Amino acid sequence: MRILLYNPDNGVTRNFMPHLWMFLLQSLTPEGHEVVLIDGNAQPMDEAGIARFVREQNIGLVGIGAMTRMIAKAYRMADAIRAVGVPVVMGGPHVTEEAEEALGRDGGPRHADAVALGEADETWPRIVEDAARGQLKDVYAPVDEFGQERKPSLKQYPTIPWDKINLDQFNLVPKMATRTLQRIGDGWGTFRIIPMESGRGCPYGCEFCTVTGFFGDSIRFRSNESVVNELLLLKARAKSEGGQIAVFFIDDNFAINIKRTKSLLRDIIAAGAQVHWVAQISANLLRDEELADLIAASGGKWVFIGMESIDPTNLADVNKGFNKPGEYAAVLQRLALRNVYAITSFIFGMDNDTVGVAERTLKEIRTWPAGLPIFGLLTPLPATPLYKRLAAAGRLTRPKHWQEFIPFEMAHTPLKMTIAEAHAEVKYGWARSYSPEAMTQAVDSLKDKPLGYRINIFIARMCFRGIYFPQMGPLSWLKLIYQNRRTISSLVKEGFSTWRGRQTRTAELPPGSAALAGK
Ligand code: B12
Ligand code: SF4
Repeated sequence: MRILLYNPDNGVTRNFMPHLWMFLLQSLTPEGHEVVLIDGNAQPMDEAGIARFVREQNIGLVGIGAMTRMIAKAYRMADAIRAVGVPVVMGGPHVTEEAEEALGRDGGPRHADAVALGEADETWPRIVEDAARGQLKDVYAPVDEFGQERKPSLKQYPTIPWDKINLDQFNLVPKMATRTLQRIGDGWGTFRIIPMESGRGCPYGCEFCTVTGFFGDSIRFRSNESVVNELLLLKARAKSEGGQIAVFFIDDNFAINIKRTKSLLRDIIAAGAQVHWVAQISANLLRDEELADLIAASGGKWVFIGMESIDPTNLADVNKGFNKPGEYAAVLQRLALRNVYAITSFIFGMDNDTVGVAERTLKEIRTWPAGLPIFGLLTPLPATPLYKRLAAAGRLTRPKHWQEFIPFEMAHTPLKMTIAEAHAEVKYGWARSYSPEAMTQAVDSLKDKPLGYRINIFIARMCFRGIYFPQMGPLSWLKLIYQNRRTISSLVKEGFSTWRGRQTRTAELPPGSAALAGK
């Protein structure tokens, strides 16, 4: 049977990274079946397009995974596939909580033939075999022989064949530049950000988050050896292609067990398996100097920190009192000293937020080493404690907000400001943080850092800006480049004079020492 695994796009931003679930389920598919992957972010498709694809490619089963914000699109695509007679199984965090909706048991239309609840590592092979026999069940739950929920162990983690999978759709280097860039440095013909997990679960239970409910409050880890081997495989692939690879450790809290994280990072270093990596780590776990050293030495470049708010009352309200705003600056400084920078995430529209929260937050941010701030709105995701609290208080204005996804639009009323005011705060945060002036300021504030680092942060900022201000086509990019021409020209000038200086120094060296000088 030919199986299509499909992840819809959100219709607004282009995701920079493929989804792990696809590669994982592909690797867990029983022998004798062929799996095709389509990520809507990399290969945009509409309903007619996917129906045509499924027919022409003789697909016998389609698996769709989606977060809440893509579920409306996922349902539309599923409807189109089912209309041409191909069964659809859906999985992921949204349908796990809203299985009745996907199966049309809530009075609405049916979108999926089957739903996989929770982690599907162990149920997927069964789903495939049932589908091949034409005997799909409605619901697949990860339970043991006694009907108790079972979380898959990560000890026997499958080998994802990164050396063989066709990753063409996930290359971030534009096709026309591939040939030229292949010859630069160690080769930049391809650049991919690959998701990898080293563990699952988070015990913290923040009120707005689905993770503790979905993956559980006990943490499961892969062996160090299996993570290191996967890194080595990816590294070898990038090298053989004349390209680069970066890894996003998608663990919700990569340092949740500091001792184990340190041991993993040490093993990565010992095996020479370093690649540039990004991970999510909560601020309270970044107090440890040795951990910071190991992060830097093992290739860590960016750390995503869910700061959420600079107001301790807000943090306590959402059960995230372990975040201490007073230590944010020191944490960021600790990372910056090692050339590791932070993606700092904030949520506005929390219960104690009042008008002016964005400027108050920016005032703090301006005192920190330049990084990548991002701003969102408090969103009641299905089945979270936040959803239940707001529903009970009658504060949900759009209880089924996912049926009509609108980016940066609240679904409940905040307590101390209006919805419109909360929207304005988020807009203010993005506009002030990513204006051409703010870009110049960020790059200038890093004057003592290597040029490569400053270019890196500038490019990252240009891309991150697009999360709020969509910049999808070449025209919007040209406009953005024009607006930032001052920063770009100063970086280019500096790059050129560094290169000229190096050339001159090489020319002045006695014959035979030029090769050494290039080192
Ligand atoms: C990496 C990640 C991202 C990446 C993008 C996703 C990517 N390319 O990988 C980035 C950082 C960009 C991101 C952004 C956002 N994310 Co995010 N992200 C994650 C994270 C940390 C890991 C995802 C992952 O790979 N997990 C590991 C895999 C193995 O688990 P899984 O995807 O759930 O898949 C398993 C099962 O669900 C199931 N399954 C999944 N799909 C399918 C499909 C089929 C057919 C079957 C049978 C089974 C199945 O089987 C898999 C194996 O067991 C999760 C949290 C988490 N731990 O999952 C949040 C998470 C998915 N994100 C979330 C959110 C809310 C967001 C944002 C909206 C945040 C924001 N406010 O901006 C944005 C939206 C991005 C967008 N594109 O629009 C929520 C989603 C909750 C929900 N109900 O939708 C999560 C769960 C975190 C949370 N706080 O609750 N995210
Ligand atoms: S620390 Fe992060 S992953 Fe864990 S519950 Fe809180 S928000 Fe979710």
